[in-house]
Amino acid sequence: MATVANYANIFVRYDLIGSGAAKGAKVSSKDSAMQKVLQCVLEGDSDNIVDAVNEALATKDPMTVINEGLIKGMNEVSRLWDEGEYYLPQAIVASDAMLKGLDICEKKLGKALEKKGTVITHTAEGDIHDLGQKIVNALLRANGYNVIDLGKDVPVDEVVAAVKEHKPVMVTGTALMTTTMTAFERISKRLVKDNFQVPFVCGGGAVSLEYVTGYDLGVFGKDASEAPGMASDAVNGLNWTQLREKWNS
Ligand code: B12
Repeated sequence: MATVANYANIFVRYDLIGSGAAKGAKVSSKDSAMQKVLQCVLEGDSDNIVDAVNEALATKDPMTVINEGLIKGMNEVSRLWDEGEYYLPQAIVASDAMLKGLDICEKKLGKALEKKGTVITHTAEGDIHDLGQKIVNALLRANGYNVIDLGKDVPVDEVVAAVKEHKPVMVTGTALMTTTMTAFERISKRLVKDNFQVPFVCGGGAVSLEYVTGYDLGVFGKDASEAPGMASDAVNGLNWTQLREKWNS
């Protein structure tokens, strides 16, 4: 009967954190603190990301840490997944580390006191990929918007009901899967039918400009950093066709 000679090998194999999982990574930063943030996301190191982000925040503003550390790291995780280098476990620990880092940056960004308007955000029905939505939430809050965060995997009915109840200046949707993005079109149809002409900004890896501009109300959001500017335009009275013209052409 085969016996295990060295149990340590088993634990090493399944211990992803700090295992050098990020070896194949092609992103780096000349700034040593930012490099640590990148490394923590890539290695899914939730223990050390707090110190790394705080160190980076000592010399950089939260937006830079989000863009140059957290999002850049997560985009590299996406590439490594697509290349077949990373699997579900690595993506899970990387996401957890990124969210922990985002939380610190969000607190540092703070919340503007004066509320400019209400925005409803959600991640599409059937979809649990909510990192993009969480970044959108943080940036909108920091810019003074009252964010009603419906969370992830939100049924179409729930989004429609929330719009009717809260009458937001803008709604956002995030979808990372080709199977879930179709929920956006269903939401749009339901809102139009009931005469709600609210701009519906849709983003996330699965959607494209062509797809989102194929249904009424849809405005394509390429990058989370666009969300506050779009909300500001909506508060200033731009309707969804004008928003589309300004941001999508
Ligand atoms: C991390 C990840 C996960 C994590 C998610 C953790 C979390 N809390 O989000 C975990 C490990 C849980 C996971 C699970 C699964 N995943 Co996954 N996952 C990924 C991965 C590696 C990265 C996605 C990511 O977070 N990117 C970083 C974020 C920040 O990007 P983003 O959301 O697109 O946001 C950016 C922009 O799009 C934009 N944006 C987004 N929303 C909005 C909104 C507005 C208003 C604006 C203006 C902008 C904007 O701003 C952001 C940048 O600033 C991708 C690979 C890839 N190539 O994308 C696969 C991927 C998305 N996953 C995939 C799959 C299949 C799954 C699973 C089904 C796997 C499984 N067999 O169980 C499950 C999903 C279960 C479910 N029902 O949802 C597929 C989807 C394929 C498809 N086309 O349908 C992908 C593409 C991998 C692949 N190539 O196969 N996954």
